[in-house]
Amino acid sequence: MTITITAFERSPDGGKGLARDTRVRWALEEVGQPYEVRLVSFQAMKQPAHLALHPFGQIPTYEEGDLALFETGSIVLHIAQRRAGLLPDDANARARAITWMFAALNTVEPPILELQNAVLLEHDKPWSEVRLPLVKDRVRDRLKQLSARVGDADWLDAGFSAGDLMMVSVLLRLRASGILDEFPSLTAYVARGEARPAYKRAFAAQFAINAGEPPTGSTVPIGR
Ligand code: GTB
Repeated sequence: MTITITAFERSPDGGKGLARDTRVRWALEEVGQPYEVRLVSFQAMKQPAHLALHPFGQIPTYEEGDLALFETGSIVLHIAQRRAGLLPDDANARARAITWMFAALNTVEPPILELQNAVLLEHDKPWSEVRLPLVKDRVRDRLKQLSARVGDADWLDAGFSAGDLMMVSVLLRLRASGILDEFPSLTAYVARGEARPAYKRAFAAQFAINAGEPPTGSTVPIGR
C-alpha cells in the first residue's frame, strides 16, 4: 500500500532537515519502507483539503490506505509498531524505547523550542536580553541530565530505537545555538544518529527539495 507524507513545498530552513517531515522520512528509511511525498505550500496547509488531514494546518501528515495521521510522534510510533527495525521485540525494552520518544518530545524539546522562539521571535523585545540567559540555562539543565544518562553509551537503551531517532532529531534543532557543543557525549550521540545510512537518505531527500535560502521577506510562521 502506498504511503504518502506531506512536507513543506520549501522549508524555511533551506535544507537543514529541521522540519519534522525529516523525522518521518528517517523512520521510513530505517524500516525500509518506500514512500511518496506531497509537497504543500503554506497557503495550501490552511485550506480545507489539508485541514481534513491535519486539524492544525501543519506538516507532516501520513496517509496509508484509509488511515490518515498527523503528529510526528504518533506517525513515527505507528511506523515503528508496524514494521521491524525501530522497536525491540522484548516488551519491556519496547516500552522503554517508547518512553524515550515521549521524553524527547515532552521533556527535552519544549525548552529547545522556547529557546528557538526567544531567539527568532522575541529578540527585539525590551526584556529579551534578561530572559535569554534563563531560557538557555533551562536547555542546559536538561542536556546535563540527558548527557549524564547517555554517558559513553551508543544509544539511550540497548540498541538504536525510535527513541533515539526522536531524541537525535530534537537535539539537532539545537546545533545552531552552539549549546550542544558544550556536551561532548551528546555531540557524539547526535553524530552517531546522523551517520546512520537511513538518516543520510532522509536528509538527502529533503535537501533535494529545500536546499537554498528561503524566499526573502517571508514572514510565514514556521510552527513548532
Ligand atoms: N506537533 C506537531 C508535530 O510534531 O507534527 C508540530 C508540527 C509542526 O510544527 N509543523 C510545522 C509546520 O507545519 C513544520 S515542522 N509549520 C507551518 C505552520 O504551522 O503553519 C517545524 C519546523 C519548521 C521550520 C523549521 N525551520 O525552518 O528550521 C524547523 C521546524
